[in-house]
Amino acid sequence: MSTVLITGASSGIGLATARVLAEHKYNLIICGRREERLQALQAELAAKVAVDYRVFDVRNRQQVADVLGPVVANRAIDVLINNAGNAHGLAPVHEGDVDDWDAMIDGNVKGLLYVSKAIIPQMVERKAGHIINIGSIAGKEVYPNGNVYCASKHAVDALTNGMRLDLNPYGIKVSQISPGLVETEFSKVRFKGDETRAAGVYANMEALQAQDIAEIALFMLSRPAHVNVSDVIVLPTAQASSTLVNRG
Ligand code: NDP
Ligand code: 8X3
Repeated sequence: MSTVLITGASSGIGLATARVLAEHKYNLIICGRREERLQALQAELAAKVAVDYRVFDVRNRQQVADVLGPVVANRAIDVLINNAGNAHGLAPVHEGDVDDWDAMIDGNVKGLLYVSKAIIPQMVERKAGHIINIGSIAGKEVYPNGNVYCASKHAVDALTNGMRLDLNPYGIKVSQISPGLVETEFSKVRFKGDETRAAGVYANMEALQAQDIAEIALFMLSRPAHVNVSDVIVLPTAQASSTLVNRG
């Protein structure tokens, strides 16, 4: 069976994707910084498929290379799901925290690139592979105070398209999922642990759940060889755009 490497598998969309793919017999390499969560997920899924985990910070270029280098040397990665990422803060650009900007650009953009750099050459060599980048509605639109997060997701959108062009000669599929509001730990991270503020993001509407995104990833991966679902924008029914949400 295929082996899928998922970044950000310790929570939210990445965690749900690991669970759904394990149900469908994909072997997994689950990645993140919180080792105890990865260990627990490995224990949960190990009876179904082969599950390994790797602990690294996608922002740390050397760590990514040191951890993923031996992985790639020893086994074929059929699918890379570039999911790790977060928003940090929500502020007008003139009030933004530079540490938050660094975290978003370094994680969402440079981190995705570091991981891709470790995995893609092997796919090129084998002339096979599938990359799914987790973009966002924030990569298609810009909303007030979302400035740098939106810029980072616009970068993911551009990188997805760039990868598809560059990897076309090698038969590698490149896809993106661009969700609207998904109820995960995302807003808790964005608001630095403020659970009340985080809950407000999903109040009085039915947000997407991580499982909804996982099922789209499974659909993408289970298409025939000649079909590449290149991008899916998926919103809660209550959400019409980044800024228009029907809360009843
Ligand atoms: P969560 O906060 O629930 O999960 C984020 C995951 O990313 C965690 O597993 C976390 O693992 C990992 N991660 C974050 N930073 C790093 C880092 N520096 N190094 C390694 N791993 C990291 O949020 P979501 O599941 O919602 O987010 C997943 C992706 O989906 C992100 O790219 C996000 O931008 C995108 N997205 C989310 C939407 C939403 O509304 N929730 C909508 C559209 C897109 P750990 O902390 O263990 O390292
Ligand atoms: C996450 C969705 O609208 O909070 O990418 O930016 S949003």
